[in-house]
Amino acid sequence: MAETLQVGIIGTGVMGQDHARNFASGIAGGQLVAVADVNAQAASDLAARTGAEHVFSSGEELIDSGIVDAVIIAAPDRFHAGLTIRAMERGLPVLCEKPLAPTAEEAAEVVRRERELGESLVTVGFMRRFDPGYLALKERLVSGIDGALLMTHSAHRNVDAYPDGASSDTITNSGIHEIDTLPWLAGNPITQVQWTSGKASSLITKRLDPQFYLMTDAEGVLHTVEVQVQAQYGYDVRCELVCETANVELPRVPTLVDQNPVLVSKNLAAASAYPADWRPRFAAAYRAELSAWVQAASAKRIPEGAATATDALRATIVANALVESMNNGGARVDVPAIEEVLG
Ligand code: ISE
Repeated sequence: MAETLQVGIIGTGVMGQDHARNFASGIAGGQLVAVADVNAQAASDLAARTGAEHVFSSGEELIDSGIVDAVIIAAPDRFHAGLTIRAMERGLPVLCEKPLAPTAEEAAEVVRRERELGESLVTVGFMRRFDPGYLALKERLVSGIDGALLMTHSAHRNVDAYPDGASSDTITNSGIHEIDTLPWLAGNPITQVQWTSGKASSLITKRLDPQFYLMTDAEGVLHTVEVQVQAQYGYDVRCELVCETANVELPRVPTLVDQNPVLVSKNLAAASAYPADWRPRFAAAYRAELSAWVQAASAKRIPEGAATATDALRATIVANALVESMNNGGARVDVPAIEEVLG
């Protein structure tokens, strides 16, 4: 392996571009050397903008090329599992964007293959685990200073995320963040879920929006989650912990230090800017995640605290249970144990 980790990015959509931009602005110990996309022009353009030397018109070619030490998979969700397995089989550390797969069956295939190969090379990009706000929430919970955790309330609102998706995509592509983050915070797996929705926005016809999830974990902690893909006003992620002696939450007004150094109250109004999507809101988390992954991948490890393939399988199992609840009129669904799914 070269001294600097030679990285290839597969997929030149929003996240492929964001990771490439981060490399271009400097990530210690790592260098972007290759970009792949079925849209060869998009791959060439991104490579030209970010200084990557090699361009491929498929992820498989990049993985098989022998010129990269590690890969970032930022292709559409349905390709994640197949590409991850191919990279693992070549012994390449992977940072796969979330979800590991939209279905538990595909995600389980990755974990089975990982177990057969006997090496854990897969990190899944649940970047909120690197966000200073979520980390501070976790630190407080672990300290026990506020007593036991009783409930959590989350909201996840996008300006206009993937308007072509179906209702189930809201769960597997957007809500999957809360599905990963909440048990990570609480330290307990989700054991039962219930999906519901009420009056739907007229602004989006292809899926029910907003959606609401009630999830119970192994300790009986209730987690309520609202997910909206067409909220219009701004990208807004909220999380509140209800503990025995305190309530602790992420700052209500999103902390974008460059845009919101202060909250201005003037002319009978208070004003602060909202980000248009997740990239500025989680910029620090994405950089921290990438830096930690580059360091860990160089030693063929997974960064401390990051989501493993097994964590990501667990998230997809819960997401699929919510889809089942949605398809069954909002019935309560027990979440199967991971070993049951792995068979
Ligand atoms: C998107 O794919 C992301 O991962 C964002 O973090 C999330 O907020 C958004 O809802 C998803 O569509």
